[in-house]
Amino acid sequence: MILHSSPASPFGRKVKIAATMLGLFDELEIVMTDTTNPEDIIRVRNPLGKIPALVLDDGLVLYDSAVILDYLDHRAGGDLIVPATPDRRYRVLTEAALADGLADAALLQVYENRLREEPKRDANWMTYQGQKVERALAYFETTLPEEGLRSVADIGLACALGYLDLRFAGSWRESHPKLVAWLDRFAAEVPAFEATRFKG
Ligand SMILES: N[C@@H](CCC(=O)N[C@@H](CS)C(=O)NCC(=O)O)C(=O)O
Repeated sequence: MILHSSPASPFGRKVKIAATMLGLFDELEIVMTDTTNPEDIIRVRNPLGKIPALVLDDGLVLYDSAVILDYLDHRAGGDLIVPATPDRRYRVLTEAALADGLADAALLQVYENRLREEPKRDANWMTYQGQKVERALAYFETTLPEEGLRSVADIGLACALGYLDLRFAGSWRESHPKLVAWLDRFAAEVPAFEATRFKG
């Protein structure tokens, strides 16, 4: 399988961690992908031009990261990082969506700074996205993912927090002590988290 990704992508990191947890990492050929380059094949393979995208052996392209994690779970036998029973499944999938939304809102702030010149940056837009991040962090600080179940929610949350560490200098840490302890436990239990940390 070909995985289109880039080293700093929190969503690509989800796929690498999930594949490692499920024993599928060696089946991935990771292709460095530049979403800003109009010539990059990612725009052919995923019309949205976003990473990660996973090209299967039969040529089918899967995106986004939630779909890819679901596929990897299925490929590894199922009911491993995506619970099968409805009582757990939909809570976990919703928490995973919240974690992805947190990362999305953080990413949009980074893009605003990166892609717009200073005078064109929209402070209201930044605040709007920042408040999404704050509300999602507040939710997870009081409602941690279920203990003992290393699911897509945990993977997504760890990658979102890792992205805040990378791009926002860990400013979330001081006001979210339970999440800090949770991330330490996740990192200790899932070595792929540290192994996939962007060090550039
Ligand atoms: N919902 C998507 C989000 C993917 C995403 O936003 N990826 C970023 C890189 S981390 C990207 O491709 N950005 C380029 C763009 O938005 O055009 C997922 O879960 O895979």
